Amino acid sequence: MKYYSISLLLLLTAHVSLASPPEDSLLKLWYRQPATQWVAALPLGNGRIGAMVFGGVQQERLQLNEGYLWSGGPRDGNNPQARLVLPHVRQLLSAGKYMEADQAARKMMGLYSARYLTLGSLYFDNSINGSPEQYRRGLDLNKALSTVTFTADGVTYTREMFISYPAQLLVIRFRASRSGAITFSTRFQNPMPHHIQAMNDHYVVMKGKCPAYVASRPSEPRQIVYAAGGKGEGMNYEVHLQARVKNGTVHTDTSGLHVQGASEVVLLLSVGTSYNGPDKSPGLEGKDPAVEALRYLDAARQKDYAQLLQEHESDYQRLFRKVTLNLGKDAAATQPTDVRLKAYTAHGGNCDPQLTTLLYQYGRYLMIAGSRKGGPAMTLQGLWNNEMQPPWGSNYTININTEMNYWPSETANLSECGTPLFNFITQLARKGRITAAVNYGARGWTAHHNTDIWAMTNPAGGIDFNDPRGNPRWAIWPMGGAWLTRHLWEHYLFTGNWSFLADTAYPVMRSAAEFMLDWLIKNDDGQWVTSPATSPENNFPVNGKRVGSVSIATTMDLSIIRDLFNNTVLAAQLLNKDAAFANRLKTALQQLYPFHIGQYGQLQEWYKDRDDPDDHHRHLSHLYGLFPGYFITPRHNPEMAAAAKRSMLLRGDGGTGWSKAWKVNLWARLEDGNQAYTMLNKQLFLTVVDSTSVADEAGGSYPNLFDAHPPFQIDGNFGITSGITEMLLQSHDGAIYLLPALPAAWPNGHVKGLKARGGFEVDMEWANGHLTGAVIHSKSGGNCRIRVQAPVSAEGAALQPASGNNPNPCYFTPLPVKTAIKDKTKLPELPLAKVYEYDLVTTAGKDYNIQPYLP
Ligand code: FUC
Repeated sequence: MKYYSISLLLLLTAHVSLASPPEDSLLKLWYRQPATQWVAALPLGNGRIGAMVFGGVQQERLQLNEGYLWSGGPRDGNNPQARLVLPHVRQLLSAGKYMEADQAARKMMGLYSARYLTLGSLYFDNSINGSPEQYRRGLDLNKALSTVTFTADGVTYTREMFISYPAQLLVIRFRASRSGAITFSTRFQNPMPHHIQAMNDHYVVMKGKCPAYVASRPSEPRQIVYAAGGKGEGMNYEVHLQARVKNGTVHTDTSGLHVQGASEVVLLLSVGTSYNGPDKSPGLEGKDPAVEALRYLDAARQKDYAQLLQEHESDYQRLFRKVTLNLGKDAAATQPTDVRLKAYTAHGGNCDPQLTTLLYQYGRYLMIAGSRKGGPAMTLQGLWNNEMQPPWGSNYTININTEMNYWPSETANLSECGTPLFNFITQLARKGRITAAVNYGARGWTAHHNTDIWAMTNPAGGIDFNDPRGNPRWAIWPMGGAWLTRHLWEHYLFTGNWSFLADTAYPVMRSAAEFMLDWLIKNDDGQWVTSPATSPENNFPVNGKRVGSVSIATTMDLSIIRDLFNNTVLAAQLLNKDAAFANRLKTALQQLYPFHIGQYGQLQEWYKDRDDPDDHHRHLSHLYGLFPGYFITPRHNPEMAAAAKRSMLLRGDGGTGWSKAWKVNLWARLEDGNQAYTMLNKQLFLTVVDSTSVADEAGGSYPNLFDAHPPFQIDGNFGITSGITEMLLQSHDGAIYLLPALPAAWPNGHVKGLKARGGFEVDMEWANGHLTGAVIHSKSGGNCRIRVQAPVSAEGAALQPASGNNPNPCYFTPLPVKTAIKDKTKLPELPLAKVYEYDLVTTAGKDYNIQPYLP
């Protein structure tokens, strides 16, 4: 037996820790022309205020958002009739009368969600002599700083913009190389009624009010409704804009600010809304938006631009720098982003590996810009929306999209960015108790597939309870709340934060489980099933046509319930409480209708084996147990994993942006790095489509690397960042698995700072497709079980082979899963690499060097 020589060893470990500089100069999106489309503009944000920077020369446009700016106010969308209709729907379903059940279930719905709104745009009408040269606009991901530069008539103009989280301000600086060259007027354009007030010669305020109601469809006659006389229901808001002008003059009027002949101008923009939580009418019981906006301007009074920038950068970099990734680069990496994206598409991928790194880090950037403590959870478009009637209301769609937004928050080491989601789940749990009681006569809490800033939890219907447009295919699904609870549980697993588990996560999980106990009913065989049950937005064949919506015990329903019960039992055990309740959950788990592997060797999506092998629907709901869940793993239940693989093969490689991103994660969990990479490539092409499409060949990326559903939907960005992380590191299956799904396309690389459950941080380096070194940072101590594809040693000494269950409380083996298999011979091959597992007892605060071990 022989170890690497000490010097080579030192070199390797030194390389792992030094190879990735904290700043990667290539982490920029940049362009040689201003944005002419919204999806080419560059996003800035601090988790509450958002802006899209267009970078025009004569006319600069910043499209603005504020995360709490939604239509309407709290409404009671719960429907007492649902409870009366429910037994009838259940009877029809058990008699196999699916289409009749679909009709009856339409009476169970409530009101549609509110819409997330644009705050309009702030324009700068510049007076610039000469034509621009050397134009460049960009977004530096290392600094969360947007820059526009060009030269005209011998003068170099520079604009810098950032949105500071600590200062809660949008900060803009205009500079020119020649004194007196800056002249502009500002102008607000806002689709909502508003007016501008000049406060003094360098300070203007735009005041407006949001609609009391925005219809779910633009075709509705009562499309956008404002409270009469500007009073009453509807959010009030103010945008405050102050200028600090060096040299030159400034004055204001009711159109805006007017700057003449300055050499430097710094502008501070603050936004206040009357949002006062999900229970208070923002029009009648709201906060004073002026007070909200002024607070931040007052706090910034003594701070100059350099201080504001410095505070912003250090706040941002504390988070962003936690992870560095290097997958190699080629000459393409120095080109503008849109040029690269086009070239990538033309090559069919397999070039410009740094573009993947950029996309990866862009997802992390968008998380930091889009989700911070004090702000709301990210919508379908994160924080960025240019419309009064955005696609799907830019609401929270919780049958995949909101969850996907937060898939990478723990794994890509941005745990604290999950806080807005955790708060939101707590609000939903409170409101969802009422829905559970009113709609179903059940205890605990539930939420359906849509929600909004008012934390609605009822099934989404139409404008009133008789509006027939709500469709059971998406609306009848009381599983959204339960799915969300796994984010609370995962936060505990990744951080080991005990008080979070006890005070925040567990009560919400327990209450969601309580609802499910009441929601489950027994089928004729004495098994627990859900009824009515849907597989989000998909249909099943009825008399040969795929038209069925409501059914019994879909695999997704059972997967979510299994996951929830499993996690709640574990949490109760860890907290040493509620033993009787946990036993009820365990018993129910044993009596759940089993998972079925159907006639094609597929993981059955529907109650009976009626899955259509030609179904290429974008939702992959029945594969929840593989990802984001973890009760299907190739190492622990290979038959279910193989069946999941068959389902993946039947669904095919098509889909919308988020669907393809989900597939990256699913293939990574099947340890098939090459197929995960294929799916990644299928998402990384320049799309020109901005109308809604669910076609197989949909998806893609816009010039600003926003994910295309199409249209723009941010979930795909986060899904991709999550998927890349899953290809490099997994920790859901009892061990930390280093490089579980490395594709041939990334033979060499290194990554730093990925997060594993149990509070471990992992740095890795690999060459020719093999791990060459790793460092595990133990933040909370405890057993670290390592899984690798070739033997390793730690600190130059042999490691203890793993045995038994991992004693680390953040690792566990899921409770056993019952599966019925029709025909084992139909299962596809599931080739797996040979793996080695070791146990390393770690001390909190210590680092452990892992090296290849050569016997
Ligand atoms: C669900 C999906 C759609 C889209 C929408 C916001 O309805 O099926 O593809 O993502 O949410």
